[in-house]
Amino acid sequence: MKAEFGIIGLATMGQNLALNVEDKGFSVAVYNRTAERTRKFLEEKAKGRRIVPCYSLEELVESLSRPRKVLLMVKAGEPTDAVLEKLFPLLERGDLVIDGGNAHYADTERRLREAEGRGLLYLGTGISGGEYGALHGPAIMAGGHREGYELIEGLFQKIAAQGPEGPCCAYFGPGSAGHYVKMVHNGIEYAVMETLAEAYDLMKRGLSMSCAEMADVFGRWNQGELSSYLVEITEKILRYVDPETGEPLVEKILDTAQQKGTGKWSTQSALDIGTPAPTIAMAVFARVISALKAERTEAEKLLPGPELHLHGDREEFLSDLFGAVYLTVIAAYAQGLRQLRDASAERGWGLDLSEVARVWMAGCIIRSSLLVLIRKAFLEQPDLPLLFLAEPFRSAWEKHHVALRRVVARAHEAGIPVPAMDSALDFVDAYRTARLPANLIQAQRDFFGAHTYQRVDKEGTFHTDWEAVA
Ligand code: NBP
Repeated sequence: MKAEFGIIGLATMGQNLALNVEDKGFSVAVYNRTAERTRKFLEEKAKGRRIVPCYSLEELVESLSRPRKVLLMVKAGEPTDAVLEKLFPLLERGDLVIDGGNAHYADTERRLREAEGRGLLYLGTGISGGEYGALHGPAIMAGGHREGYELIEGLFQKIAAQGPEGPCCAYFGPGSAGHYVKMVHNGIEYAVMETLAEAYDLMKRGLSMSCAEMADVFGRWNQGELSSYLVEITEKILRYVDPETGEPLVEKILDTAQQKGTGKWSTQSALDIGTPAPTIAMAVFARVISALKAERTEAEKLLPGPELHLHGDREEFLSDLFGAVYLTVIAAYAQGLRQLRDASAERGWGLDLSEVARVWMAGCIIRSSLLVLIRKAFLEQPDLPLLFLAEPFRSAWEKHHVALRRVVARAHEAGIPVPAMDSALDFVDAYRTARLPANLIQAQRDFFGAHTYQRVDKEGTFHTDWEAVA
């Protein structure tokens, strides 16, 4: 009997996906470059399961029923190319290759063309949910050959997280649409994480609250409009006591945030296509600044700031903080979805943003109750330019923007950085301003570079010799 599904790469994601797929009734053949990992997996986790160990790519390909369906779960970048270089020649017309890693979308486009040239089907597929999601149900964002998706849709629907509106998997379009959606998902993830970290900083340094008190606040937020996986885990993190020291573990963790690249790629692409995603960008830069630990430590001694404490009524500030976090989180989704809208228009993907919201409802890191409202907004208005223009987000802005302004202003007064909240406020303020000062920028460009400008009172393109005497 040949196996129905193949997995290459048995690190955290590959192992757990193999167990998930087998658990849903499919036989799986697995291969990993280092044989020891395969052996260990079979002995420890996959014993007695319909999981066939393979010790070469040839053996894997041989053990699969046709058309073969092979999922790659290896490190993104060169390792993926190294595997594909060997795998492609072994496959036959009509076989399907799914790259489930966090590939850069440009790599996906290139690999897809290569697969196509060989008569193979290819799906660049973002898989979110980490170790737990891989085992119990991830969110699956596929793009590439539609015929390929049709071959695997049944399996994806079974292994995916089961959300309130169906299995959290979908085909998003040709080319790299799937990996692009996953990349922007990660960009939003960066922005929401930064927003929650800023709230923690304001409560800790600004209000001198204990971890237990802050956990209570996140716990309360998780009961309402901000209910989400990231708020939920933040509460749990703040409650976790280090067994070694008896103190909150979070306070023992070095404050330099690492990154694997998807937030950066998301921002780079936003700049390339000219879509405004400042809150996601600021979250990436916040991680970059956090990495400058030694410099920051020196600068703290040299550069003075104001007194750190936020004076005034604590409960009032916490109430404002909820509004500030809520609007900033909405801004993160709004910017990410706008980026998807613009990327789809540029590349002709025909991306359905209500489907994107549906797939993100469970299994993935940015799952939240907000996504139910976001999906509804895009179902009602598929070409919605920005979430804030639709209800209930417009009303949320109206209700909370003063709170966001107060929080940002007080954070600045206290010298506590809030780049995500600040950028969200500036973003919406700029977006809702009919006349921005860009007229002056156009005049400056024309002054030093003769770049020309347009006028508001007549048609045409104009250039002025600005230093000529009038
Ligand atoms: P890693 O990203 O840590 O990759 C390890 C795997 O890549 C191992 O199987 C390793 O084989 C294999 N590999 C490497 Br490294 N170089 C190789 C090469 N030249 N040829 C063949 N295989 C090679 O694993 P992961 O954390 O399970 O993630 C897998 C993919 O899923 C990545 O693209 C990741 O970005 C993505 N992803 C991860 C998560 C997560 O939470 N971890 C979530 C969502 C998506 P070896 O055993 O021989 O070294």
